[in-house]
Amino acid sequence: MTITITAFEQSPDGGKGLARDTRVRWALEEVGQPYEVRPVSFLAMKEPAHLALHPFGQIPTYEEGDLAMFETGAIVFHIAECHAGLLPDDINARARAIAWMFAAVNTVEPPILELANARLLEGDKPWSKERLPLVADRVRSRLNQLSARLGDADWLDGAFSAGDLMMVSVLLRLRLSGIVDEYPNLAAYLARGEARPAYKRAFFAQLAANAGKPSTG
Ligand code: GTB
Repeated sequence: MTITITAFEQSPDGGKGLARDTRVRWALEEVGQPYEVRPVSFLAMKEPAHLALHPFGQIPTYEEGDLAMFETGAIVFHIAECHAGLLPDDINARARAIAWMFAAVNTVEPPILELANARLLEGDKPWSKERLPLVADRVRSRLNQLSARLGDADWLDGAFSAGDLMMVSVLLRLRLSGIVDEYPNLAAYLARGEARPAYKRAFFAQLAANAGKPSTG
């Protein structure tokens, strides 16, 4: 059955991996599933046809046969459940890998998004200069904890899993801020994620899809 995902017709970052279709592409590449991409414009995202797939009018979505779904954590979990390679067989190790998926989107991503929004959407506000360091420190608190847990391990819990795929995806959003580089083990963790052949295929597919389209981010 053909898998079709949606992605930005023109990604604000020019397709440099920051939009969330990257993590879905990456998961599909890890498990060796071919997929098609339907580009969607910002306008089309808010129209009924797309809203039927995604109630919040966003990308990415995932369609396969009778199944249509949204929300990257759930999509990556579905891919990991249906195909070998992203979740361990051992029931306890599997539960822990799923916990890391939730931790990525529920505990680590919120302060990172807050920082991105503070920079992009509120940077021109008179109070922004005072608020930014506070928001950045909230990110650092989480990274301190994550860095302590990772220690000198390659991945968060044994072998690479969907938990790492989601955590690396979330941390990549910090790349330009330089904050991850304050934590050498997290910087190395990110680099290990980006070095995976499946990640590279996902990244370059998104980049190629945006080639020649001006970056607006
Ligand atoms: N919780 C949802 C999920 O994980 O699936 C969030 C989905 C989401 O935020 N989608 C964004 C979107 O569709 C694209 S990824 N936004 C359009 C809208 O809401 O109207 C967020 C994103 C977009 C662009 C960059 N960038 O270019 O730097 C980075 C991240």
